[in-house]
Formats: sequence, structure tokens, C-alpha cells
Amino acid sequence: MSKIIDQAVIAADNDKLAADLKADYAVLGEQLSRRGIAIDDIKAQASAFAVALPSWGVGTGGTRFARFAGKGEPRNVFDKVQDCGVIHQLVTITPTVSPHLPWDKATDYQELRQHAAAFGLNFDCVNSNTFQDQKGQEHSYKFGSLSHADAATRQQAVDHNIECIEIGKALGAKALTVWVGDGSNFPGQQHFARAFDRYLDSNRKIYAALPDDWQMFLEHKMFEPAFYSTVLQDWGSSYLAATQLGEKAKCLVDLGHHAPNVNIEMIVARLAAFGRLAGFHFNDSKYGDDDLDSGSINPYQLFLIFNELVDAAERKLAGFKPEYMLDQSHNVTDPIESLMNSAVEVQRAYAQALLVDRMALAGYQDGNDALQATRTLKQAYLTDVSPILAMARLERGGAIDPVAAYRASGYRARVAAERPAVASSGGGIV
Ligand SMILES: [Mn+2]
Repeated sequence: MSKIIDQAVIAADNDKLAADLKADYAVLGEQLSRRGIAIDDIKAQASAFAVALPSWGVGTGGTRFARFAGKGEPRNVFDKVQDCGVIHQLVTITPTVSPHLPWDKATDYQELRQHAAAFGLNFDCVNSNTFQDQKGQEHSYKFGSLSHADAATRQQAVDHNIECIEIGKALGAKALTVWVGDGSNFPGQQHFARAFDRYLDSNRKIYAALPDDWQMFLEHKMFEPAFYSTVLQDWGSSYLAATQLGEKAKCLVDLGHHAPNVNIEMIVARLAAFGRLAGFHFNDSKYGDDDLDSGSINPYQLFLIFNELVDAAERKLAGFKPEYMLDQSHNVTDPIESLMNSAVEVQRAYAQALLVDRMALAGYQDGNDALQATRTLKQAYLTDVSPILAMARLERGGAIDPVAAYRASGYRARVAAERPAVASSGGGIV
């Protein structure tokens, strides 16, 4: 496997930190053993955790107002995959890339697949794009795509999604994620029921093109780019659509795509209980679909989501196999650093959730002991699992401190010299 970052640089940085890590791990192991938890078991589970990288995330994002390009941004999908390879080498828990089409179109997908495999990467869910017009496209998506009033425009959007499935097959992916920006900006602009019917009808055509072992992930979003109504605006609409389409259709939860204060962990529990939880686009937000780094604003929410996921996994719910993906927009940081940090934050929430004393929690729930129930969750959440995550990385050849090792490697300066600045290779907010 090609290692982009010199392994000696990682080893040198690890050497500086290894003794402290070993001591911290031993102390935490002792604390956990008093709670009846074997630290090595938690480490093994954290080590097996994986979250996919968004190909569009390694470039600098942007807002409606401006985009401030970074140095050495990827010029094409091959560069994006290489940057993802850097992340995976250092954090060891990001073995897949979720591509976005047509941004990531290539002339030879076998070559692209081999390029990724050389970094230990595979391709995950393929994302279609009918929220913007592509060069030379016959019909505009200005007034919608899969739900457009015009049949030819809808068919063009369907055809694009089917092409995404074909490319995904060549890349070894097993799922298509469909998010549309369709909606309206004015009351009365769109007939809600007819628009949703057209959306469903188009999706049925896409669903019919799915291979047997594929899934179709429906990503809902409350608002933006449409600011009055959105055709798939909430998890209820998403669940309705998924059940209409068939059992291969599931609901994808993007953490930024909900109304403020919505109880996302409860939505997760509901979708998991009824076998329709596709997976996640992880990010964080303060106001809306801010696409901030995972765990940067509300890490307790992230923990509570993983609390439901660990609970669902332990209860072995039918059809429960959620896909984890990051979906963030990086405007003021090096995207590689943000993605590494975010992958670790998601893994952290998972490891914390593994520490919940579920037997005790069930007892408090059944006994109506609200305070002790919530303290049980807090005890897990307040445990600093950093030594577990760092030890897992170290044992897999990654970095104890990924950001420090990355900075020591000089990778960004190296690619800045190799990659002349481009306007944009596709990125931003999805
Ligand atoms: Mn998303």
C-alpha cells in the first residue's frame, strides 16, 4: 500500500507521545475496570469503527457569499482520493470515499478504483447532483429536478441518477444517495401533493435500476436552496417516500438538515426501530445547515445519537446497518485537518456510547428514576476516551496526534507546489 506521509515522520511524532499515552491508557483502564468495563474491548470496537470521507470535503467549501480557496487544493478526483489517503493513513478509520457526480467524473473508473486501493481506500455511497445545471445540459433545474413540472426535465434527472448507479457499480459502491434541492420560494408556487407525487414517480424509476445488492438513500433537508418549501423536507416525508419505494430505500440523516432544537436522536431511534435508517451525514451546526465540523458545537447531541445506535446494535434490530459519512464544509481550516479531527470526534462519540451501563439505565428507566437515568448517560459522556482512540490509532500504524503528525509532514506545502490553484473542482455544501 502506498503511504503518502513518510511513516518515519509519524513514528517520530508518536515517539514523543507514546510514553504519556501508555500511562494515560493504564490509568483509564484502571478506572474503567472499577466500572466493570475492559478497556481493551472498547479499544477493539473503536478500532473497528469506520466513517466515510466525502470527496467534496477535501476542497475548501464556501458560502452563498464567497469562497476563499486554500493552498494545494485537489484539482480532480485523483487528487481528492490522495488527500483522503492522507487522512486514512493518519487516523486509520476512514477507509472509504463517498464520491459526488458529476464532480468526480473520470475517464477510467478502474484506474480510479486502483488509485484508491493503493491508499487502502474503497468507494462508498455515490451521490447524484441535480441541484445545479451542468455544462451542456438540455433542461434546467432552476425549478426542480426529480419533481419538476416538466416530464423531460424529470427524465433527465432520472437518467443522471441511473448513470450514477452505473459509475458506482464500476467503483464498487453499493448505494446511491439522492438529495434534491427541489422546492419553492413562495406560498402557492408549487402544489405540495403533485410535486411529491412527481418526486416519488421519478424515484421509482431510479429504484427500478438498482442492482439487487444496492440500497437507495433518501436525504431530506428542511430548507435551502428552496426557502419556503422543500419536496423532501423532513424525516416523515423521507420515511413515507422510502416505504413507498421498497425495502432497499432508506432514510439518510444529515445532522444539519433539521429544524433547530429537533430531537435528532429520537428520529434515529424511530428510523432504526422500523428498519429504515440508511445512515448519516455527520456535521455540526449552530443556526441552520451550517456544515460545521462534527462535534464542534454540540458534542452531547452526537453522543446521544450514538447512544441510540449502540443500543440498536446491541438489540440486533432487523436491517440495522447504518452507513457513516462526514458531510462538512470547511471554510477557515485546512480541510484535511478538519476531516481528521471530525472523524475522531465521531469515533469518540461511539466509544463514549459503548461505556453506557445499559443494564443500570434500563432499571432506572423502568423505575422512573429520571435523575439516575440521565446521570448514567452523563457518566459515559464525561469519560475522556482520548487514550483509547489514540492507542487504537497507534496500534494500526496511525498517528497518536494526527494533526501534529500531518503538520510535521509538510504535506500541504508539498501539494501546494504540485497543484496550481484552480477555480473549483466541485465542493461546497451538500
Ligand atoms: Mn448531506
